[in-house]
Amino acid sequence: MNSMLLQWLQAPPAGLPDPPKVPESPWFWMPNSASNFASPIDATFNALMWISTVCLIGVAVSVVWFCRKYRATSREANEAAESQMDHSNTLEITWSIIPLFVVIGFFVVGFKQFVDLRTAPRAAYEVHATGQRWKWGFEYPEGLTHPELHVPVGRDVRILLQSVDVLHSLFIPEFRVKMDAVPGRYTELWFRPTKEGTFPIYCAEYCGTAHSDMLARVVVHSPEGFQAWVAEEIRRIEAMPLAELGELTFNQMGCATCHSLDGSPKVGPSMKGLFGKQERLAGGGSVLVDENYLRESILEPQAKLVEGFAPAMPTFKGQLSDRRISGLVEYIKVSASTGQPVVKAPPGSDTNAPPNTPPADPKGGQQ
Ligand code: HEC
Ligand SMILES: [Cu+2]
Repeated sequence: MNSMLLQWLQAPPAGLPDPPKVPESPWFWMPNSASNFASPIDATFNALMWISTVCLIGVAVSVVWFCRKYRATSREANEAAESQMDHSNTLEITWSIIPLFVVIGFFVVGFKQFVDLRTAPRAAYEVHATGQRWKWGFEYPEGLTHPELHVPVGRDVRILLQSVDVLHSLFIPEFRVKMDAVPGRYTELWFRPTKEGTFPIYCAEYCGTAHSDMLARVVVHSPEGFQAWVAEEIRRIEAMPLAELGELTFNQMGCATCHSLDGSPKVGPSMKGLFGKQERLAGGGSVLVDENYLRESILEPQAKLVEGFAPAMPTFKGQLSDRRISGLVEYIKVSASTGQPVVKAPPGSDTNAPPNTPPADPKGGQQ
C-alpha cells in the first residue's frame, strides 16, 4: 500500500520529462538515510512518536475503562452524588516528575542536535546555491556552475544559500536538511553524505506558479569520482561550441545584468541589433561593430565609450580564457544581436539545461 501511495505521489506532473526519483527506502515513513543527520534525527523522531503513541493509547484505554467502571446504572444512582475521595500526593507528584524528566531529556537531546545542524564544521567543502524562480543553481569553488549539486561521500559540505527573487527553501529529505534561501542575505546548511547515489532536492517554500517543478538532484560521488566529475565538467564546458560557451559566460559573468537582449537599455546598451551596426561614440564619431570592436569592448571597455552611457563597465581582461572571449563575440554576433537562439550541443552535454534534464551520466562513470 505504502509503495503504491508513494508511486502515485511521485507520478510526474504533465510536462516534466524526468523528475528526480525518490529511491526506495527501507523505512516505513522515512526516506532513505544518506547523511550524518539521518540516524540521530530519526531516533529522536521515533522516540517522541512511540512515547506519544503509548501515552495516547494509555489515556484512551483509561477513558473507556473509567466510563465503564463509573457509569450510572440508573438515574437515581447518578443524582445521589457522594463526597469524593481526596487527592493522592504520591500519584500527582509521580505523574508530574516523570514527564518533567522525559521532557528535559528531549530538550537536551533536541537542542544538541539543533546546534549540530546549525554549526557547519570549519573545514567543510563550500558550495554556493542560488534559488531563482524556478530553478536551483550551484557554484563550486573550482569555478564551475551547475544545475545539480554534486558532492563527495564522507566529506563535510557547507551550502551557502541565496535567492535572487523571492523566498525559496532547499530541502533534501534523504539528508534530513532544509534551509530557506532569502533574498538579500546568506543562509547556510551543512551535511556529510554517507551514501553514494542520487537524491532529489525540492523547494520547500511556496514561490509561485512553478514552485512544485523547482526540482534538482544531489549526486553523491566517491571522493575520486567527485574529482573526476569536476575535471570532466570543466573540460566539457571549455569544449562547448563557441556560441554556447559565450551564452553561458554572458550569464555567468553578469553581462546580462547590465545588457538586455530585448533592445531596452540597462546600465549598458542592449545587445539587440548590435553586430554590424554603426555605433555612435561619446565625443562624436562612430564605429562599425565587428568582432574586433566586441573584443575590445570586453577587454578595454573604456577605449571607445558608447554615446549616452557612463564608463561603468568593468574590464574582463585576465578573467576570461581566450576561448570564452571568442565565445562571447560569437554569441553576441549570432544570437544576442539577432534574437536567434543559440544552437546547442547534442542533449546530454548541456550545462545550461534545466535541473530536470538528466545528466549524460549521473554517476560520472565512476561507480
Ligand atoms: C556593470 C555593468 C556592466 C557589465 C557587468 C558589463 N557591461 Fe558591457 N557595457 C556597460 C556599459 C555602461 C557600456 C557602455 C559604455 C562603454 O562603451 O564602455 C557597455 C558596453 C559594452 C559593449 C559595447 C556595446 C555597444 O553598444 O557598442 C559590449 C559589446 C559589452 N559592453 C559587452 C559586455 C560583456 C560581454 C560583458 C560580460 C563579460 C559586459 N559587457 C559586462 C556596462 C556593463
Ligand atoms: Cu522556490
